[in-house]
Amino acid sequence: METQTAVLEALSDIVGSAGCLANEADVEPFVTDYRGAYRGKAQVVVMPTTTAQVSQVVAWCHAHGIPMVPQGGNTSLMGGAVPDDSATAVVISLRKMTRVLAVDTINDTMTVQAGVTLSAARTAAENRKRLFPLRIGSEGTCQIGGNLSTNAGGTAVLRYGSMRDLVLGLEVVLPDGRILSSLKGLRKDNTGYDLKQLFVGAEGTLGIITGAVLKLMPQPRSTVTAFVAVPCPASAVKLLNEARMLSGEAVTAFELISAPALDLVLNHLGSVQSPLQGRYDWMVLIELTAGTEEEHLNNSMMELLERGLEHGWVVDGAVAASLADGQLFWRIREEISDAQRYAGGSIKCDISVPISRIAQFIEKASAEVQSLEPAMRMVVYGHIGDGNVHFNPLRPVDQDAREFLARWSKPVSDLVDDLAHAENGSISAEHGIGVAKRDSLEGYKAPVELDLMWQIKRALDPRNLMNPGKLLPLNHRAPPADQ
Ligand code: 2HG
Ligand code: ZN
Repeated sequence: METQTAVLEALSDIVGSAGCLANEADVEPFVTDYRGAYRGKAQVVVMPTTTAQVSQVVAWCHAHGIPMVPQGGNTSLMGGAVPDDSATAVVISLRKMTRVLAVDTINDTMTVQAGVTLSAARTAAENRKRLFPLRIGSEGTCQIGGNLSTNAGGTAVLRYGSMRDLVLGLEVVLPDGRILSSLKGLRKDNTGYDLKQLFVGAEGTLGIITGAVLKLMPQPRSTVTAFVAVPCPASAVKLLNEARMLSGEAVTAFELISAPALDLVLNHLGSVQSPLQGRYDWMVLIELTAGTEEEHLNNSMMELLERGLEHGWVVDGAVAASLADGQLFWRIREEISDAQRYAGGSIKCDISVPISRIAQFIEKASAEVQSLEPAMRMVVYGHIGDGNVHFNPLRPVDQDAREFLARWSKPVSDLVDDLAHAENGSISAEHGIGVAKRDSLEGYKAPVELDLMWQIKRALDPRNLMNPGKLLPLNHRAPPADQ
């Protein structure tokens, strides 16, 4: 094994000394995850600026048997982007690869380096009167490479799909340093295996995404947003169905919010008030967008709410009367995750079930979790238009966060995951697996699926150097010893 000094020297030769960090304080932000739940160690953090540099760095690490941890904006909730504590790994940060290489408004595509932040990508599209539709709360920090590696979802999947649906081409540095490039921007290419999709959602275990061609969409000409109280999740699902019957494609977001989730945000933000006068157990944020005039869309929203009231699926509602209102509704929704971080002691379960089973899942899971500890606050919310629930029980007000997590994290997660699985669901809808869910995965994927996953991993990374210890359950089939 090389000494840290030798690693630093070799990598500095490739990227220059300004592109390498080795002192503890500098390295700290790269080895600690966003929630402070995972803390690892790294020999060196290297920040290449070009694909050629990434390739050389990877080839060198590969030749010297050094584990590599690719990192984007480090906003993973699953510990997928930080190294373990063995102090053997090199973190390869894409943060200096921030160039938007091309925006093609005829092909409706954008070619970017992997370190472009999601908000920079959205702005680059907007500047050319196009929409890049992925929308997640961490857009100012998360990067396109990380969005792809985790197949990020968010609040507009219902309309536009997740990252997997938004990519047309990829450039990837393989674990031995070779470059796989398909930055073509083709909507049709039927020439065999769709290799790029292997790397989407692979969480950096098969290679490092360095560039991508992304789809662009027309910008909507009108948007109508409503914040609506519903009696229960079952009514929310009925309202969703009605919304789609009435306005089809225009339904861009349909987000469920429970009262404890709203309370948490209002507490956290202090000055912000609920858009609704009364206090309700369940709310939904609905967004309709279209290429047509505002009036048409407003009528659709009004008709939806009227029908909802008639059927008893809606009990109260506020329609945004200005851009600022709409922004406030969204701010409340997008702050839920951060508010949980500040409150501490939040158990994260990011599950999905068929939309037809969401209501029964929430009902069962809430009852069973609360029977364990009735004072837990049921912070339940999510993208019900995608069947995706963030089921995140929060510590009772007077319980210490650490003690709460130590006592309840595993039993609650297992219970919730089992219930989702029993409803034909998934234990990770959009946050990925990382380290947090790695070992649970074994209980929910068929052995043949895990066999194939390990076979693909070994085919591409036989020495298990690329983001080792992430995603693939260790017990199912331990990777072979170093070859
Ligand atoms: C969201 O929908 C994100 O806000 C984060 O996926 C969810 O923090 C979470 O559990
Ligand atoms: Zn989410």
